[in-house]
Amino acid sequence: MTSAAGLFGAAAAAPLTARSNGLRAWKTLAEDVKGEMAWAWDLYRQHAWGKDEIKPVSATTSSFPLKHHHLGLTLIEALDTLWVMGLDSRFRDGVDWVKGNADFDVDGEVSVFETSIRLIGGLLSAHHASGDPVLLAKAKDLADRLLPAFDTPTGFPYRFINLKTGAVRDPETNPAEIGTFLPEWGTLSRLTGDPRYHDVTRRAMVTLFEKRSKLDLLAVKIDARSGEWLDRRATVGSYADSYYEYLWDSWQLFGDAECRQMYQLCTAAILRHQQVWRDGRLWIADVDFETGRIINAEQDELASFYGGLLAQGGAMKEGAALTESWAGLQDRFGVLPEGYDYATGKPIAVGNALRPELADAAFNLWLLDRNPRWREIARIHFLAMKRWNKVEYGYTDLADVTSEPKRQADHCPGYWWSEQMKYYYLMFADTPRFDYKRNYLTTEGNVLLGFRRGA
Ligand code: DMJ
Repeated sequence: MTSAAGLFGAAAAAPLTARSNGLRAWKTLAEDVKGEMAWAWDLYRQHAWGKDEIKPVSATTSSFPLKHHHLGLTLIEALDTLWVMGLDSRFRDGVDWVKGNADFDVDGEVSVFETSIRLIGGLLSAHHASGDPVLLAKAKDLADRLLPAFDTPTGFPYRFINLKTGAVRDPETNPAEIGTFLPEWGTLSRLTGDPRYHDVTRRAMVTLFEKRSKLDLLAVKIDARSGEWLDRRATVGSYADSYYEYLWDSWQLFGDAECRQMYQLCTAAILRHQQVWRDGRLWIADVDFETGRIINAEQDELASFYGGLLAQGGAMKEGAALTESWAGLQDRFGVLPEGYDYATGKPIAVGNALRPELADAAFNLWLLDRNPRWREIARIHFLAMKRWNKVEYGYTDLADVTSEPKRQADHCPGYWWSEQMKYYYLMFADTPRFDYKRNYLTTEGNVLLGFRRGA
């Protein structure tokens, strides 16, 4: 284990305050982010055009969410980030590719959740940026292909569906894969005039809420056919995280007051039963959803987004404290490990999948109170990424954040193009293309509200 001071050196670790360099320094940093985006995009264009993901060490590619067929995932995830950065010719190039080549009529199976947050969300945000009706039509086509997955007794979707045949698989699902749809699908209903997208996804979200325990907690695994719980663990980490996010978001985006109430009830229960303070740091423990008994001290990196959500929902003190806990780990490891145990103080999973969550939390906190501390956390996140994840053909994930130097893997996930690059840029650039007061970003960082097209 190495300390952050040793890793970054004095220059990178020195805080960038308004006094030290002022606005100009943040603008310079924004230009740096934009330059990295343009550089990585051009390499993707050259070595992986139209493929789902680039493997930036070997300059090869991998497909996702289909196993053996590419849908242009990276390209679609990157579009609104390119646009908001003002990389307009690259944005147009990407949109042209989608209009001419994106075809979802493929005999292969996809994750309903991943396809929705990444591809439907990416197409809708590119539509928001450009107004191009073809992008909306593609998003609708894809949603129509996923829709049969929701045809279950509970209304919870099967986890997988074949894009061509509609064959479904795996009813053993979880809160995230049940309830991370409404902002994208409600937007689709609003734009197409067809209420089905909104209604099926909202129903799934509400029905899951009705399954909560007497403590108002949800567990992490449930059967979409019977509605029976298959597990007892309540968590805000993977498989549950974005369910809570989308309860709040549906209030934010659509003014859905029932979603806000559900969010508030769930959050009060989480803070009552899962909040743990250890050595002055706040963590959110996994507990038994019926008894509240703490199950373990394991923290999932994905849960580092949760401080931003807590703050958005009004729990500013807890949201700030949780984000500081994760920022402390960032200082310690340079890049967050995928898993950490607050009881032993040790990482339990040493990789990092080029994750955006801490930058996401910092962005949401900064939008709320403009405290320069959140920008600083994002700046450290960005500089660490440049130092450790940058390779010959782009940015890669890490196999071991504790080794010296950090061991790199060879994969750039689609969300990198949609999430942290956008959060950094929006925080540092103060761009007129984005409405900093009234906006909405999905769990995948796709902007569905707040772009200013004329700017
Ligand atoms: C993203 O695909 C989304 O934010 C999702 O909700 C969970 N996290 C990944 C990236 O880590």
